[in-house]
Amino acid sequence: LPTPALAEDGYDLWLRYRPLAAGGATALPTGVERRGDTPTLRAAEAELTRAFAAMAGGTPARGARVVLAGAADPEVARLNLPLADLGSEGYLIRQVRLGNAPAILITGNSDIGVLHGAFALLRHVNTGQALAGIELASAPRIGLRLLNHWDNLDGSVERGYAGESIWDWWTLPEYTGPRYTDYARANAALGINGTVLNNVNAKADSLTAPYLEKAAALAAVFRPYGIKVYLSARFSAPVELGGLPTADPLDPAVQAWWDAKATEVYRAIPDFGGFLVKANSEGQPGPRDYGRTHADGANMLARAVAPHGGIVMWRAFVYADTDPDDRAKQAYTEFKPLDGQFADNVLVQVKNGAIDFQPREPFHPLFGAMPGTPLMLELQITKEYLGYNTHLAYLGTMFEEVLDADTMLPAAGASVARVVDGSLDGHRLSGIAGVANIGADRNWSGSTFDQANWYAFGRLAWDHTLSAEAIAAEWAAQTFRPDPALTGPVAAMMMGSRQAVVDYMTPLGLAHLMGTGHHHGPAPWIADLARPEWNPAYYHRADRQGIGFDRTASGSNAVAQYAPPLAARFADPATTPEADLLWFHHLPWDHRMQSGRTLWAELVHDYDRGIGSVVQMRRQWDTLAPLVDAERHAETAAFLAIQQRDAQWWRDASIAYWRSLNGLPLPDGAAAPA
Ligand code: GCW
Repeated sequence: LPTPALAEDGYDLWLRYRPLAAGGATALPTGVERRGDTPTLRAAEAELTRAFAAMAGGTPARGARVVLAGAADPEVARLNLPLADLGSEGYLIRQVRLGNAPAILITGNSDIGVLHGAFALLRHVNTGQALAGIELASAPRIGLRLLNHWDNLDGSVERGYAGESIWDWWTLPEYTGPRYTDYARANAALGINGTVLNNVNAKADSLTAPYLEKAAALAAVFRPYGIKVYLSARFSAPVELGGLPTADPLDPAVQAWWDAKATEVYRAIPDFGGFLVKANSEGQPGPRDYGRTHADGANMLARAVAPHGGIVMWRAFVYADTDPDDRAKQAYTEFKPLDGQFADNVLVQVKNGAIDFQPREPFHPLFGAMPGTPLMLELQITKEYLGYNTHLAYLGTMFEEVLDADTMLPAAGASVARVVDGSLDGHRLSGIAGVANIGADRNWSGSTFDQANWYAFGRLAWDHTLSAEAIAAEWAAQTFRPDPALTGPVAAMMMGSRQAVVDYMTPLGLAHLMGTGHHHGPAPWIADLARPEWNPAYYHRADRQGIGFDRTASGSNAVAQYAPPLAARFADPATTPEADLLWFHHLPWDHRMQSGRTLWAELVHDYDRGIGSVVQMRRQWDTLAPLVDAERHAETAAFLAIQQRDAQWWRDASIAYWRSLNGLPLPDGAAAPA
């Protein structure tokens, strides 16, 4: 393989087309033939042409030509290919004879399917696989695969660690520079098919005519790539924009206002996707302000967009002071009784865990508990609680963990993935959302390795049966080079990285011990904020005798929100997975763990293991210097040094604080604070 260039800024993401090793380049296709003249097919052709030229690096190509053709092409139709299972977005790639000459055919039931196929072919080549004999077919398992941007209209990004928003509201709609197209290319390569442009903590302004025009300009850029635009809607907009005295969802004037607003939105953006709503949570307005339910609110908006084919994604992240005994119970308490009451163009969007995007949480008990409602899974790609952009934490394993979790509702084998893809309960709508980690930084995500989390989200959204490990390796191949000497070690670093963060921040099921407000760094000692659940002390409940949150019948009984066999398992410390132990139980410091250590010694052991993993990642990364360009190598090396410093900080601060409560000495062999 060619020696790495010195400077690479990471802008190309997984669309990094570089000269292939000699043998690979000579087998590239001789050309691209496009059958049909649509913006989407033109985009597919442009992508392939650009990639092959760059990959060939001046070497003449000798392979067959690539043909881009939809299923309706008469010659393709005669081939009787198995296209039925591809749906409207899937693709099929085969070596065939077309026009009496060999060809690599990329086809699908729609132009978008063909475009997805073009990106799949490039992934195939870019991960070092041969074109000869290529045979690929794939269709998405989940219908709505969306990014959620928490981008504000002033250019800031809530929980964003990659600079300002990439949406330049100031120069839109007139200026739609190349970056928006590159955003669409990167997402289409993964099969992401929608994007919510603005923060769920929404300002009503995003629904005014000038902003709709700006959103329409973005929609026009994204359309050829199969990506629809959605907006977060502020529930009180009829008051703020319409001058109505109320936003009560059962008030006919309120319904009429939203009906008219929807008509206006669809006039600006005919294929607008729909609304995402955060209501009655963290101070956001909602139907409960008027004594109505979440279903009343969602259905009112659903009626407004239904005539236009739109949907409503109603978030279940309701964080108010209504469940004072345990914040983790609130969403289930409010939403479970509403199952079956939502309109058929509503999805309820549920975070992976019951509290809030912690390094590890058990899966949210709403999954499986609302069979009459399509539930969307909301994952956080941006690392609000996992060390921002400077800690290397690959979230593929975390996403996989929740997708694979068995809800056991109604019986074993009912994974969260099967709830979410709609197959378990036969839902027409299905969806998954990732809170984006994208910003205006040149490398999009604030660090090279954070790009992998965007990538893993997209790949799993398309096919949740892919393994996090395979995704890590294919990402590394495209991001750096398709060389097993690199992809193996990089994937190994990535696979252990999220557990490392769990270990040095919140081991054994602890949660929410981060500095309040900004959520970076340890602050388990904070206990004096006005609302109990604002305090880390609320979550760990440590004292002289023990530590952990009792969610069994003797405590908040949150375990009862799970299927009976799981509830029974989680009710007993002996059968609770140790990774979730202190999430469900308050236990004495001398509780005996499976390792034979006391709980106290095990905690210290885990903190140290976390630091050890970071040290190991640094060593591993150092050995890869000859295989990575100097610029990106240096960035990751520097960030890993920050991570080690922060891990030590977490460990030392946490241990010092626990010791101030339990009065215990450091376990045998444990190091004194650094
Ligand atoms: O994770 C918390 C964040 C808030 C966020 C909220 C939510 C958009 O700390 O910043 O607000 O969740 O998901 O609504």
